Order: sequence, then structure tokens, then C-alpha cells
Amino acid sequence: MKVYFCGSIRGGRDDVHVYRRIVHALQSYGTVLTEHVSSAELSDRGENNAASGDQAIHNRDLDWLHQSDVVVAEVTQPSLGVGYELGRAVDMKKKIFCLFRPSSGRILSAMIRGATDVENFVVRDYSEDEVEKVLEQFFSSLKN
Ligand code: 6K6
Repeated sequence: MKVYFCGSIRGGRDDVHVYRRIVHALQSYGTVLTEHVSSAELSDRGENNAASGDQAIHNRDLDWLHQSDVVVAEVTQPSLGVGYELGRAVDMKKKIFCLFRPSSGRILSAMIRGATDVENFVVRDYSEDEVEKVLEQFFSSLKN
């Protein structure tokens, strides 16, 4: 199973500790193609790899998105890149699981919360200490 994980980079890195916990849990279900999203060394400038320009990042990420079986996105911290990835993933008919933490005090975009008619697009509210449990529930639902 190949998992594409989405989390904010230039949108802000406040939640990187949550991304780490999600990626760690995801690794028990398969290969996480985008493990770097959870790297504490990667700042909100998203520039720790000077050799690769934005076009290379975009094209490589879309290639990984095509290869993925499942897309998991932490959507609490708003990010243009994550929104774009989700839109492209819907177009590719991927199975998509979005995780949002209401305790942040934010209100999730209607374009994510409201995508209830989109097939295989699930939005789950959770708290940080439930990460492992909600992922377990999602991956078991895929087997049915
Ligand atoms: C190089 C090495 C590690 O990171 C970099 C540079 N930046 C990015 N590398 C890989 N994926 C990226 C990078 N910047 C954005 N993305 C993709 O967009 C990731 O898959 C994230 O899910 C999403 C974040 O978008 P922004 O708009 O918050 O940056």
C-alpha cells in the first residue's frame, strides 16, 4: 500500500509534531511517499532542498500522487498546496481521508467539509491523542 500524506509546509509548520505522529502511524499500513512533510528540519520556507526548484517539487509530488493508493491529509493548518493536492486527488479518483482538529478553534474550509458527495472523500474530526485510533478505523474500513 502506498500512502500519500499531505500537510502544510509553506502554509505554516505549527502542526509538524502532529504530522510526525500521523506519518509514524501510517508507516504501519504501508509506504509513506511524502515522509518529508513531517520533517522537523523543513521550515515553512520549504527550501531545505535547494537543488530542487518548485517545478521539480510539483512534478515529483504529482507523480507520487498518481502512484498512491490512499491520500491522507491533515487539514487543520490551511495550506494552498494541500488544497491543490486534494483537488487533484479527487480528479484521480483516489481514496481520501482528511483529518481536522476542532480544538484548533479554526473552521474547516467548506470546500473540504462540504465535499460530502464526492466518492471516497472522508473528513474526520479528531483530537491529537486519537490519531492512531482514527487511522486504524479508516484503514480497516478499506478492507470491507
Ligand atoms: C524539499 C525537501 C523537502 O521539502 C522540500 C521543499 N518543499 C516541498 N517538498 C515536497 N512537497 C512539498 C513541498 N512544498 C509543498 N509540498 C507539497 O505541498 C506537500 O506534499 C504538502 O502536502 C503540500 C504543502 O503545501 P504548502 O502550500 O503548504 O507548501
